[in-house]
Amino acid sequence: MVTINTDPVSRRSASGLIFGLAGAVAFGQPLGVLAASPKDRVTVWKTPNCGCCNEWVSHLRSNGFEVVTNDVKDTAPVRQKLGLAEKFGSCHTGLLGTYVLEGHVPAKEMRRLLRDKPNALGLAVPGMPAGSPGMEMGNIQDAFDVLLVLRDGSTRIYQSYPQKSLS
Ligand SMILES: [Cu+2]
Repeated sequence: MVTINTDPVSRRSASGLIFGLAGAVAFGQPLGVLAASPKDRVTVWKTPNCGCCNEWVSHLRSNGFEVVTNDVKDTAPVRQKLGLAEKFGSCHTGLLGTYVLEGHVPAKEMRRLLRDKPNALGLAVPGMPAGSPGMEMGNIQDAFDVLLVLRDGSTRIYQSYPQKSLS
């Protein structure tokens, strides 16, 4: 499945281009966020009825990623094939270039990954923390860590997100 420019999200981004451009310059963000290039393509494996997986995919699309989704009965074999230990498991698994993505990883950290190009297997947000992208639950945001998973299976904290009560 390839994103085409007729879906509502793309149209919205197109009409917001001038404002977005000004905003991107003002905040010093890379302009690459406005146009998907091959390195911005994410392949996702998820189960067919996973609502929060779809929400995460929307989060990626609205942050300029092109997303190809694959529905599978079980995501565990995909993790295994990609070399990611099951203990990092969440509800969906993705691939961004050579990097494995597991769970509700924020688009912001994926952009950072593309910039930093660390020698690593990828990023994981184990479990399904409330308040992570695609797991929005009103005012609640649990504390969660985005883990950088190295090829030997060890991890570093790539980014910590604090607990927040937005009320
Ligand atoms: Cu989920």
